Amino acid sequence: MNKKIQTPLLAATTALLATLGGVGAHAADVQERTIKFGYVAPQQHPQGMGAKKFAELVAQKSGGKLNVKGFSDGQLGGEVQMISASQGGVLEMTAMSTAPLVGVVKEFALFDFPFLFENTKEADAVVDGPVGKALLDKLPARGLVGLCYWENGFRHVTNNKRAITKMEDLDGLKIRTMQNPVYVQMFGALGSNAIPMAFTELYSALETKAVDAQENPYAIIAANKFYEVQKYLTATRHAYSLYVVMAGAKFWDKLSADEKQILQASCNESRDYQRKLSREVDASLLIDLRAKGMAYNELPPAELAKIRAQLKPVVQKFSKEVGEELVNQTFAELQKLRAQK
Ligand code: EAX
Repeated sequence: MNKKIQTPLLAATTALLATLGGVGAHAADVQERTIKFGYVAPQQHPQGMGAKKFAELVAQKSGGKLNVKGFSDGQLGGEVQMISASQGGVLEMTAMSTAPLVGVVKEFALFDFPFLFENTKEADAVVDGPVGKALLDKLPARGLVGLCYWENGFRHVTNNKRAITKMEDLDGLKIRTMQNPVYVQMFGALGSNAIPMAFTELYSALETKAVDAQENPYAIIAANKFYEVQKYLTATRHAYSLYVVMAGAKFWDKLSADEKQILQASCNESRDYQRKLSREVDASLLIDLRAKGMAYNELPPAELAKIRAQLKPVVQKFSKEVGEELVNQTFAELQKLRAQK
């Protein structure tokens, strides 16, 4: 063998070893697979950016064998459809708000409690800690495998009727909510007419005025151009919304230990990137939304306090559904975090 051939061969061997090194010293058990990954937000939204990052990490760690193919904008269906498709083995992976998951694991309602987290530091500590894990652990019994949590963000109300300057302004508003009983009862308790609906139907429901209002983080309002069909934006920050990245159990169970490890490690890495990005863009997106013509206002602290008080019975009711033990554990953790300040 002459030297000219030896060098590229050596380089190839080194590259191969580096790839295998990603999953341990042994030869990795990784097959060629295409993994469809569905989500409802546009590609440029932090949900899409998280999916892109996840795909890159998986490709890198699998030496290009595992090909995660993202489908944005609900191309593979709304959340409820994607849950069924994942359970049925038709869809390999999704990222979605935890809210629609309450239909399969009722304990996820915990994360929909109004005003649960004061800031993202609290949210991260709880969702990445034992409470978040306890909830993920309930998914496999329902045919789903939860890998990690991303951020959707703090939610705010938009509408086409009037500026929300006090609690009473929510009265009678036809508001689209996620398909989740906590949100339906939350807005019901505030006098609104809550209409649960898939995210994929929301823009046209706003456009045709089937509903007056919706609630979402700034990033969704901006990426989905809700400013075209909504006039008023009020910083209610009434709930903090999470995304969960999941695999269908039927797909997951076919994977080797190495493949599972690659997907899990990539999820963890994409999480840090996705949250950072989501938090970085939040403030500037509000500026964009105002520049696009949305009439923005903040609620006086006294009105927010009134809203919180009005929503207490909703929290009490769903605490029973979630289970007092998990709820108490969550509030104990939050208290500990708040005492550390
Ligand atoms: O990310 O349905 C919703 O309002 C959610 O925020 C959705 O997951 C968009």
